[in-house]
Amino acid sequence: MKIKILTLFPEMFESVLSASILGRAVKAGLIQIELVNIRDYARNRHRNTDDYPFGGGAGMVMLPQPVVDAIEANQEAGMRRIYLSPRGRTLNQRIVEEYARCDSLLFLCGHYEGVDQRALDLCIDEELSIGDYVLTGGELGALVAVDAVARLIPGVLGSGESSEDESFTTGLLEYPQYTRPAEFRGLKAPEVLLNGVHADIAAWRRRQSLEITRARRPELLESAPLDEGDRETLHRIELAESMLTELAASGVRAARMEMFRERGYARAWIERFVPAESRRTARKRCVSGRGHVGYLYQAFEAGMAPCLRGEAAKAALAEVRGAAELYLDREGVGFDVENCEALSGLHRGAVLSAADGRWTAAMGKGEMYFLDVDATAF
Ligand code: 4G0
Repeated sequence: MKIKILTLFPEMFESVLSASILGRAVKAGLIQIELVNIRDYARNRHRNTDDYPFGGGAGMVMLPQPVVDAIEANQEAGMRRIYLSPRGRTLNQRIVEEYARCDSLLFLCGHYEGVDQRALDLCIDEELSIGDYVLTGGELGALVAVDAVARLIPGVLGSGESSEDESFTTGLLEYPQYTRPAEFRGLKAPEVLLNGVHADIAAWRRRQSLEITRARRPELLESAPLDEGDRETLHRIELAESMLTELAASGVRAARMEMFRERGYARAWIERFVPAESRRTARKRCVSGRGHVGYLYQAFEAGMAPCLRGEAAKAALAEVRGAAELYLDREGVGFDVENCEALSGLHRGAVLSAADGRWTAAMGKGEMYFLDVDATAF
């Protein structure tokens, strides 16, 4: 890829183009970047490159002659000639991919109040903006475009830096990343990422991507390629959110807890709710599986908490106001309820329903009640 950058300030590019990944790519000859100083093409006595705007107004306008001469002396057949300007179409990954397929690009960087329109009419193929804000010149815009294009050129990113799996390629925002240490300032990295089960990690990341995209850029979901599983996940997220809203309306402060495929989920619950002396057994029974709340069932069976069945379970469930409603979603969303005044009999606890819709656990006052109720009963 050959890139020419026409500017009055070539020194603005040096550090950026010689450092890190871009520097490595330039050195390796994967991108060939030529900086052209527009002032070298100024023909008047003082080598001026700008003048006052006809019709008056603030700022200066770049003269057409040096700009046109600079472009004509540097353009090549098939070269895409791009002018950085707040009026241009806004850069996005689609445009970046389009540029990456070109053999050569020319970026014209304007300063002051821009370039005389005739120079643009004569020599520019398209105007490009990097966003709705004004810069002192087009240089930083050109650098943004060059950086984004360069990383798509084969060999520019190392094997560990693939650009395939990322936002705007998957059509979704990226999932959060974590590295060592596993616990930092009391904040734990998600267990699921530490246990190395690839399918679990992929599912967790996909869910995070969907959730973050839904929260921050819902419009992206309309064009992102989603499969059945994704739609199901989104449905669950929506349900969980509406339930949180409902809980909030009745004065219950609740936070959603991850439970799908997250190993360590059961362990977290056990540490919180199972008395210390019973934890070993509980862990053995619960954490060996996928951390699914269903495994909590085994903890109840192991006598860690009262296990109610049939009519007794229904009665208990009815007593825990809100539980029945929560149970009805049958979607496996868990709630960590901080202020349970609105759920009678629970001071601090949670109501869970398992993914398969068959199990509900209510937790309160440090006790767990496992409710074995047929979902169709409601
Ligand atoms: C042309 C690009 C260029 C016109 C360039 C300013 C922001 C961007 C310039 C002006 C730039 C962008 C009319 C102020 C140079 N600022 N958003 N500044 N005017 O890509």
